[in-house]
Amino acid sequence: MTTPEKPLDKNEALKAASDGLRGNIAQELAEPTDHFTAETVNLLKFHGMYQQDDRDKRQKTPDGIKKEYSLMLRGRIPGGRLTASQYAVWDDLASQYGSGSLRLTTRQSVQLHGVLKKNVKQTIRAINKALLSTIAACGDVVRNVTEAHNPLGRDDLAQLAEVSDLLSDHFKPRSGAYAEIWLDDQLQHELQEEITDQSEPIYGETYLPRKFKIGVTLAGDNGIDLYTNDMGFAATIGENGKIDGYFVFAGGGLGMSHNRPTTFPRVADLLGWVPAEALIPIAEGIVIVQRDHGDRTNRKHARLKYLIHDRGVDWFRSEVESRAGVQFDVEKKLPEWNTPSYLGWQRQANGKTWALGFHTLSGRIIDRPGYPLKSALREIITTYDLNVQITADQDLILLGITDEAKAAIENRLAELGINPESPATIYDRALACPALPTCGLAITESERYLPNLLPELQKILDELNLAHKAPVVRMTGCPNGCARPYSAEIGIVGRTLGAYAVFVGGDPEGTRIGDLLNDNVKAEELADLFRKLFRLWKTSGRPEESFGDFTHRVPVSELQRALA
Ligand code: SRM
Ligand code: SF4
Repeated sequence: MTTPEKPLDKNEALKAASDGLRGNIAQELAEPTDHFTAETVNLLKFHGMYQQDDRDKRQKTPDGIKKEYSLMLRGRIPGGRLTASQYAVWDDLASQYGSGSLRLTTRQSVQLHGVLKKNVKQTIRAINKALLSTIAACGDVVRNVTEAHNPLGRDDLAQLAEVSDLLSDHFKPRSGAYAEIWLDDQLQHELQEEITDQSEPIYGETYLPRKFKIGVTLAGDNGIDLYTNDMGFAATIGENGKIDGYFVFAGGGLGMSHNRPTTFPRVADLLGWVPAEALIPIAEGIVIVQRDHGDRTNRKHARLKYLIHDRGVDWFRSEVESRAGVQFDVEKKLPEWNTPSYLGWQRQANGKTWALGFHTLSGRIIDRPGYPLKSALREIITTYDLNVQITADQDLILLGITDEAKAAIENRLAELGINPESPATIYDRALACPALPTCGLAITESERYLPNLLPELQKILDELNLAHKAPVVRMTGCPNGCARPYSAEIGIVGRTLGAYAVFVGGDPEGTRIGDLLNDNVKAEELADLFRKLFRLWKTSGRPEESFGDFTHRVPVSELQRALA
């Protein structure tokens, strides 16, 4: 809640004075400098980009640290759905203007790293020409909407595309700043983008107190980690096969700071069920309550999860009901969750085509010597004109593959030595955030360390005959939680240089936050810790129990004693 005595965070004045997110972006863009000023960097987030520098290349000079600046651009890609030609545009841009890699994200988007300031406008224009955008991929607004994966092309899941597009468009900033700054007149005309100078009917001039995330799924399918979103919709299907309503969730979010107990990860609360036609009124009601009551004095307390934690879910529910003019049905029973695997080859529901769930470790798509992953994916996707869906687990599902194409793709992948399968069970659902060298907030390695850790963990699982029950492992380079470590069975979170905090006890279906087991484990001691933990799990006498359920059932203090 905003207390009047406390001054507003300085970002609030920046947003208010930005003239609809314009600020000095256009002026600074025209200057022959290699980077933007700090104020402009904050506004650029609303346009879908972060200023970064390669932290491996920082140099100490007598005048301070010399940095090699560039921008990271993030797409607004609801549900991670791309056509073959749209995928090819991201791929081309990564080579032409980026650092040569595509990075699939935990919110079904794509990031390009390493784009120089002088190239950013061309890059954004090319993205928009492909009917894509970067608008509001970052910033204090509704971000990329995630949506359940649909490898089989099922009709019930397919309806979610319309829902996430609707939500994404409804909450897109209305300001003409994006078109005005990045697209020239001809492109605006081609895209039928009107520069409107409209005020923001939902956000107002100071937008939201903080980032806001939405996920959409079918009740029962939690492949997108619904509970970690600020707002989530789990659709139910009526007798006619159409969506007839939604279970509505609010108040999930994962960011925390070490040693600051007022910050914490939190899973969303179930507010209740509403009929299908109430989708937009309810979504808008939730966003507006956060807009008006979220804490604008402290960005570490500004997410919706803190508002709901502080004021209580009953207060929040009735506030939303009165704004939306809709009552939640709190009696309707939520079905059990499960997380279906999409990896590997699967026959699609039409009985004619195939989907290939292509495992990409940490979502990094790059050509390495002897392993031309980026070129191979581009070639296959464009040759067979395949639609793709990026998954919330940083993988890529290739869709609509005919029998002939399947055989040809298998041959071509074998020829190139590319393995589309996950190498072993622990890899199936493992995630890591980018961390070093691009992320300015990283304390430790993450994406670059995961390939060292996973084989060690798999070896222990194999030795103990537990590989078939491999837990969900997620790693991040700081406590912000970008690879969702706290809702995993094992969360490994950057603590100090070369050391990690270890969380255990999340459930495989992502409905629970894990507990802190050890606040400071050196990287080289992680495998040993897990060897001991996996042995305890193995000898616990409950062969059906998952690692997450085991470490949740046994109190942390007991686990700590057993490990000591
Ligand atoms: Fe994130 C900030 C990367 C998903 C919580 N996140 C960042 C930045 C932009 C660092 C920065 O602010 O300078 C990272 C850029 C690193 C780089 O070099 O690329 C970054 N976040 C990512 C991605 C790329 C991780 C990945 O491995 O895929 C994900 C991009 C998603 C997208 O396409 O939109 C990403 N970030 C998440 C998630 C997971 C999710 O949403 O499912 C979370 C936890 C859920 C949540 O929001 O609570 C997450 N990111 C954060 C936070 C902490 C927010 C908080 O409430 O405290 C920050 C820092 C901040 O906002 O101050 C952050
Ligand atoms: Fe950067 Fe931390 Fe997010 Fe990793 S979790 S990408 S280190 S902000």
